[in-house]
Amino acid sequence: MYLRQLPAPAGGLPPRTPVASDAPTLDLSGMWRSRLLPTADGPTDFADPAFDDSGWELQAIPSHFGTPAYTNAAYPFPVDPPFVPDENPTADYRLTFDAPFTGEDAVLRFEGVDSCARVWLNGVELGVTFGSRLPHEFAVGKVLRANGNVLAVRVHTWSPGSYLEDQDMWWWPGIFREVVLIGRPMDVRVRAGYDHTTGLGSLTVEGVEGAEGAEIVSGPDLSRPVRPWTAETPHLYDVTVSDGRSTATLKVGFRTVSIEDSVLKVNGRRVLFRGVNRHEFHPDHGRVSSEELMRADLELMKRHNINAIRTSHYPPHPRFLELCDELGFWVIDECDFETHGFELVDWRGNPTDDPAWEGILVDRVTRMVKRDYNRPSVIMWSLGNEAGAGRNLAAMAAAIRDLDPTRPLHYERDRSYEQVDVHSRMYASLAEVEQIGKTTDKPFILCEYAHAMGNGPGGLSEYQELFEKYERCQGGFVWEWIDHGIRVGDHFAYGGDFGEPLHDGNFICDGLVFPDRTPSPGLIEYKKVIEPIRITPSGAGGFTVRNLYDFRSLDGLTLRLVCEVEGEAVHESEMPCPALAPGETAELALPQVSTPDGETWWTVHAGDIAWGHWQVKTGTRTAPKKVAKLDRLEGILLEPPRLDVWRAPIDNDTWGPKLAQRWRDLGLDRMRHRTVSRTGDVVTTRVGPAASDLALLATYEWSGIERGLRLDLTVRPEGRWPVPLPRLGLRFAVPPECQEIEWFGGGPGESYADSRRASRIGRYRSTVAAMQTPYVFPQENGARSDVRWAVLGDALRISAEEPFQLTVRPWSTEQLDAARHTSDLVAGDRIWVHVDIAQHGLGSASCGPGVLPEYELWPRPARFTLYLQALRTSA
Ligand code: IPT
Repeated sequence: MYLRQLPAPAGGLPPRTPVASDAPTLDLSGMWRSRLLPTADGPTDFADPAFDDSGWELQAIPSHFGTPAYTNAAYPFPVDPPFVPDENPTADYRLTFDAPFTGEDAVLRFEGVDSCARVWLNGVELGVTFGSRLPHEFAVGKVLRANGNVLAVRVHTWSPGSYLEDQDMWWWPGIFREVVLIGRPMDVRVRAGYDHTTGLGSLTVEGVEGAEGAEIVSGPDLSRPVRPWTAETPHLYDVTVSDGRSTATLKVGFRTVSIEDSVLKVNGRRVLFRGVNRHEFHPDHGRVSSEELMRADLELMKRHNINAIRTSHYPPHPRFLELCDELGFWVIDECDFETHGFELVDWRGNPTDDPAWEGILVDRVTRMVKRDYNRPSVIMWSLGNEAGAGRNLAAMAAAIRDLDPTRPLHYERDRSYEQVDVHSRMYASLAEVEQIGKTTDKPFILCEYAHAMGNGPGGLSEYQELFEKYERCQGGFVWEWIDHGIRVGDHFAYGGDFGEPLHDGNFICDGLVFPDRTPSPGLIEYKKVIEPIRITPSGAGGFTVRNLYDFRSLDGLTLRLVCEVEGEAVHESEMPCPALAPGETAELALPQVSTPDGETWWTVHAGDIAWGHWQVKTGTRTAPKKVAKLDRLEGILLEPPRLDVWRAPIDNDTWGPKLAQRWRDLGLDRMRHRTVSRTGDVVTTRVGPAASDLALLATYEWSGIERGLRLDLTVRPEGRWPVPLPRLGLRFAVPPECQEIEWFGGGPGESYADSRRASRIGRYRSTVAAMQTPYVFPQENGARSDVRWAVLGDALRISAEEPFQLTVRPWSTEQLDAARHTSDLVAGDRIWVHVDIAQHGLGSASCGPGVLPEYELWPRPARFTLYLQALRTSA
């Protein structure tokens, strides 16, 4: 029985390289009849065309069935390969259809069924599929008829194939990609190379055995130079081919991938990956893709300067790669293969190293390579992810090289890299990256880095500097593109929300975009860090523009120059960007602008791609006039300013080395304040946690200023602190009417010590509600850095002697800390305001390095002067 054997597909056709030809096809997507069974061994009488399915539900295909369940590495069933539990939710499907064509060559193609399918047509069993994200085809010519065909499919949640599909994502079965009937399948492999020394393209086509005669009917004139394909210049040519029975017009990109002097090159030039790992995900449809969704993802990536995708951790919907060809992305196409859960049993029985699984693994890479062979965007094959090391990797690599010697191979988890062409690591520290950059004899990539879980990642720019410094450090792929939160009512659910007994919580939400694809602050920061045009001030009062693209000229771009004084634009002009070739730099002059007094900044934008921003004059801020102390803030300060060190831990505090637990163990979330002395307007307090003698001595000195109060705060730590502080600042509360916020400082979005490249000094207006970042798991968010002053509603003006970090929320830190889903957060009767001297950085410790030393917030003596002034004269 197929559920008790190794997961070898049975009964199907050998894999091919599909091309869309003029042969007829029928997409069988639509409403199918279905029923759910709790186990795998229900009766198969439903395969009989005469079976009465009128009592079954109607179900849209493609889709998932059953209840999603999330584990990262752990198998949610006993590690007992190839067996799976008797409890095995199974869906039976039936579709009755007429075929507009019949004929001996007809095939039935499944683009993706998770985790396996047993298939019948008109009562005849066709076979079984294994390889959820890989195509499977069956010859149906002998059973297909014009009218009243009955397709019956049984799909299991668990199968022996599940052992090979332990990716960090929802376990969620179903026929989640299209099922198509094809009249005359065409199998043509195209090889289109580019010789950068001559500018000439080369083109060969290779037909499938039996229809050997595949030939080019028409295509570009190859005696003349072609426009090569690159991710930055995705030129495609129409090439029409025929195999004697059918004709197909293919989109062909001419490009050659090579490794020279341990550097990965395309068309003779080093490429730098500004990448992301992309899973297929939609908050309502799981891994069911649509053309609009795929295109939307790619367009969003383009707008954020992303140029590379690792299809973590399986071949994506085939249409996705065609869109990558069209829009221009470097793609690492990864096989549907991960056995991470064997790590938890010390890799005993890992299929990667068991000869019995060799043929099955070779079948998987063969299906991938054949399916995606014709895609110019695919410049590397990856054997899989997190499957340990073992002898079968060699067989997989050999099989790929045999089919396709034109693309390098990638696999990260065999640290000998013997079978592959690139050196790859995940979550390596800066020191490791630098060391590898200096010593490796292969091109080096970070196939995963900068774990984008919750608020973060911090420290992106330090990696980018290394990628630009070492020729062999060819960039990386942020983990990952999207939070896999599933929409439930008014919030997004994560692991454990579906009753899973074993789960990994919100570790499934670690993307640069929220589940609904709203960019997170992490994506905005990434866009800035990887911008392919660099604009910096130059000594002579002008600026420098540098083209960091690998292939594209800056010809045709417009520079927009803006000068702002105290956040008000005093000059705006445009100029054409010099037509710089890749790697070139130009020095440009700034226009002569006479500016009024005040803090002055220039911003130069290159289209929507990049910007530079620098200060040319500091402001002179006059401290508010001292007056006799009168409390003008009654009714405005609902809670007076008080020293505060706690933040609702971010995922990077909570996961990994669990800094948040050390904070809680120490009691930083429950500090007690004791008044030590009070002399006139000077109050000294000792702020410390129960059960500890560690403390911060805080002295508040109050004095009167026009319409308000001046507070001079001094902080002195006592004792030897074993951990950095989450934050150091003041918090107070104002009335809920203070919804409108205006500030002069960093913005428009949130920023933190090690994630503030995307923050620009300016004057911004927002609202308390809009200043909250809805991380799927609630946590510290929303801070604006380098703030000079802020106005809350029409009530209060905040300023200080030094720039500060400002956070405003309609709930308290304690409420944020207690919340588990965004829907737990309900606006209260006051707005909480944090004015911080500093906050601990973000880092990437949920999976990877923590906060860099320069962004840690160790307790230290501090001084801070705050001014609070009423705006309403009546107050
Ligand atoms: C790494 C996995 O490859 C990826 O799928 C994801 O789980 C990521 O971690 C964390 O979100 S593996 C890890 C052990 C480095």
